[in-house]
Amino acid sequence: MTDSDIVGPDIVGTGPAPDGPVSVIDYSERIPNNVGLATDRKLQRALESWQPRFLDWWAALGPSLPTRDVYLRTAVAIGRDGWASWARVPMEQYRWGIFLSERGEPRQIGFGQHKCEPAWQQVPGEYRSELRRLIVVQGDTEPASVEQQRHLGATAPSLYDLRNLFQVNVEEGRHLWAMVYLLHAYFGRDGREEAEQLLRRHSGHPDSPRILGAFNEETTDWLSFFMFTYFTDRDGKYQLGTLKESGFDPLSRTCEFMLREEAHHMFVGTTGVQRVVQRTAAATAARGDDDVWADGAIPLPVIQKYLNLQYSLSLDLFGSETSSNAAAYFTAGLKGRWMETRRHDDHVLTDATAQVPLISDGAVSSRTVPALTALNLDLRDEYVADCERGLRKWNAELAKAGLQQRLRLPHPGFNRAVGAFAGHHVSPAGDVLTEAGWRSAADSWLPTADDRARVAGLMVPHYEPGDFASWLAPPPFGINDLPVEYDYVRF
Ligand code: BYC
Repeated sequence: MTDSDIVGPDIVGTGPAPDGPVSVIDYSERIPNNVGLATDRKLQRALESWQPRFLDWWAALGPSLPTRDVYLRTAVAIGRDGWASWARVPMEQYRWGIFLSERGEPRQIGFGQHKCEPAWQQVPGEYRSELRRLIVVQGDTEPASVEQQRHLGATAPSLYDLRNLFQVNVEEGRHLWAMVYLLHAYFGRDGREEAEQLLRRHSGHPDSPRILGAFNEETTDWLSFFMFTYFTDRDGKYQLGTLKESGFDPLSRTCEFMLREEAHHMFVGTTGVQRVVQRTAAATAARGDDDVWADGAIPLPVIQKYLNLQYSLSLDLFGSETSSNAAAYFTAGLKGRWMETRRHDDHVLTDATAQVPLISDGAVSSRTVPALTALNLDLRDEYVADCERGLRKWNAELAKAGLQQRLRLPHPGFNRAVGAFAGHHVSPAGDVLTEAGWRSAADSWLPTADDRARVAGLMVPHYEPGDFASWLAPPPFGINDLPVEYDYVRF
């Protein structure tokens, strides 16, 4: 297909017809929204004054590769399907807007001490600071990831992948908008101040870093990016899933819509790593050993090291296994459990107990604690089970190539900086090591400077339509039914 076949705004994908309530977004407004912004002049003015600062931030710390336009998905309506349109857009003109899922029936709080009370439409005074904290932590991660991925465009393995990176970036920008809307609309002056701070903290900044550890790490190359979108965006999916249960209805509805966009980020991670593994598997099988650098592929042991690192950083994002914060959030009805409504218990948990890990006498054991305090671990366990599912797909590529090797998730105690394992050395197999034992083996478990340099050596840009870097397989399908070789990004 040539450029003249598909031009400009004519490219509109045919999504499935909406089967839920639909409210069309008014794109004639400066800030597209389905929250009736035009009827609240004060809020509209506040957000309109934040908008140029967001755009300045995007120009300074968003994607650094100059482009003419990118084939992007933009939210246009809120329905269970058919909510986005697709078009070539100059990225700085992307319409970041505010969208909340529609709710038909009035909702009830599903857990904690306010169970069965009507969901709150305003911030309950007694939980104001906890709620604001949760929204700020969530909001802080969104621009952080854009900052971390800022320079990846310079080494994109294809236009297809470059477009996916930018899609993830603009949607993380929109997720920032989602949290900023809540801060402005419901938290008054201190909400506006927090919204400013969200643009002032920067990933990895020595004086004003991002709040959570993993968001201050550099995303140095595309293997890291795919691992990040697989493991770290998946933490986002699970955290948003718990906030979707919130008794504060605007937060719940915001997160529900964000989760819809998040599915594409999961797709980028799962298929990204899968395509790397596919290429590695073919090269490894052809050579008969792991040393596939010369074939322009990434050796499986190096992929495993990148996996070990991003997984362990992402586990830290769940906080401590025992957390009085988590108990307080749950009891207050602010943050539920993953799939709260499908759980077969009392949704209050005052009498329940749970096992949490503990290191004692040089081995991993466990202890019993009130289930309420173990909710970070409850969520982490759901997440780990989900991570395993992707690994099965990647390992199927290895099996298909006739290889015996398999990728594995390391033990949850491996390389941890937060919680029960912090300050201990645990091997990927779960053995507790001495400092010396850890030091002598760490290079075989985590990416070394040499591994990173060799991966970086493969990161050369491929900007010709249909051209793909040697270290990953092309995808089986293009985006939104377009061909794989479509020019998704133009310069
Ligand atoms: N780094 O009681 P604890 C996403 C702090 S990702 C630094 O165990 P709690 C996305 C903690 O804040 C999802 N500090 O913590 C993905 C607390 O400090 P304060 C983001 C950490 O509160 C990709 C103290 O240590 N959303 O969306 O139970 C791309 C005590 O810890 C860390 C959320 O996280 C850390 N890793 O749990 C784009 C949801 N861990 O408050 C986007 C909202 C803990 O005493 N956040 N600390 O000063 C929360 O639910 C909770 O804050 C946490 C922590 C789960 C993060």
